[in-house]
Amino acid sequence: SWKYVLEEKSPDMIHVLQFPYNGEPPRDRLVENEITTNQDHFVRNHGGIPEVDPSEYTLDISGLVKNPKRLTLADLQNESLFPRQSNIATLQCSGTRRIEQIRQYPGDGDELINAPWAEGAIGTARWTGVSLKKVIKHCGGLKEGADNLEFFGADTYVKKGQVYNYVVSVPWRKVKANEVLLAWEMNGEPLPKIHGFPLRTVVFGYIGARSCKWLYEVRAISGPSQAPVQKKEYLYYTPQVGKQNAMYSNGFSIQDMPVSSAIMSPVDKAQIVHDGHIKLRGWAYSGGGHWPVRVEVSSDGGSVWYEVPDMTTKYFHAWRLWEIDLPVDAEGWLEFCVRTWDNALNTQPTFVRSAWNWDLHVTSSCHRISIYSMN
Ligand code: MTE
Ligand code: MO
Repeated sequence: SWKYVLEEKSPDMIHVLQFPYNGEPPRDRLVENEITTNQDHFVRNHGGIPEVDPSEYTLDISGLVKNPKRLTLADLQNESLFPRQSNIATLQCSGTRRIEQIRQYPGDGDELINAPWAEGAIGTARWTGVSLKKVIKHCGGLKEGADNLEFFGADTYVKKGQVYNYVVSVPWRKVKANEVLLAWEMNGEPLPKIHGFPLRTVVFGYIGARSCKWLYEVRAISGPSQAPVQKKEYLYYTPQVGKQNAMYSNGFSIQDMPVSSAIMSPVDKAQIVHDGHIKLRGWAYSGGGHWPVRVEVSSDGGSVWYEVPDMTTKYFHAWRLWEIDLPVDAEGWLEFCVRTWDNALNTQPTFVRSAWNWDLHVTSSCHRISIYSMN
């Protein structure tokens, strides 16, 4: 069954970890299309890949809801019960570009348990399913005191000798905004096994971790989930925090993905013969309901910036692919970089070290590569 699952992915996926399987696509292919193919979409797993029989599948809506219910896939897909919702949305792992933090201070971060992602732990798909808000309404709404929804994934993972289910939560306000989808389709196809078949949550604008795969229960609770993935992982620490003094209570629980971007072509260390212009391509994305309004690139490490043209379209909940012919006069090794501004005028930290954090999350600093220019 292991091999079968890998057959769902492109053969040239870069395996960031072998087990649990974690992979990202080759970088130039990722920015070819606004919609990432299912075969190329990055995969992030904490543990194994459960096999779920769709005919026996049920979803429990439990906890602090007025009328707890057990729903089948047929119930969820019954359009007289729930209107179907379809959204193009970007999914990004908070570990994207972690390799840059590891390189900055090798051995100082928690890299033993964290996969060394490059720029490809991001992808965009058309997700189809029902809004979780509608399903909660169908169950009579929330009881007094409920303000979070906890998601249970059928996969298990082992940490320090203990076996856990994958469990995370999101606040009710996120659900209420119709930004949490229970999705059974990815780009018009049934969800691939490796992406959570038969049902997953897709939480727009949040870190990928909240988009729970192989979902079998949604529980209404008071306060965020106490499960280890929610409470002890995906925390953002100050630069002073390390292995010796990390306390979960000191970490900030990461939800919204901040604005970030990457140059995907050319590749780092490329040597390019050109006639005064070099073509750059990449992605830009901002979570939390924001969208990129300005992408700027530089060939001198960030002294002089050039703006990517035609940035007027609003890409809501989705990334924006960009390209530019950057004027380049200088010869020799140059530092190319990109930074993006979103519609709230947030932009990216200048250097990796500006935002280093020991759990190595959210490497959103200005992305820098070295290019050898031959004019
Ligand atoms: N859901 C379950 N059940 N188990 C997991 O390991 N990984 C999460 C999230 N949902 C995970 C999960 C993380 S950290 C990310 S970034 C996304 O799934 C990745 O989704 P993908 O593998 O479909 O790209
Ligand atoms: Mo993730």
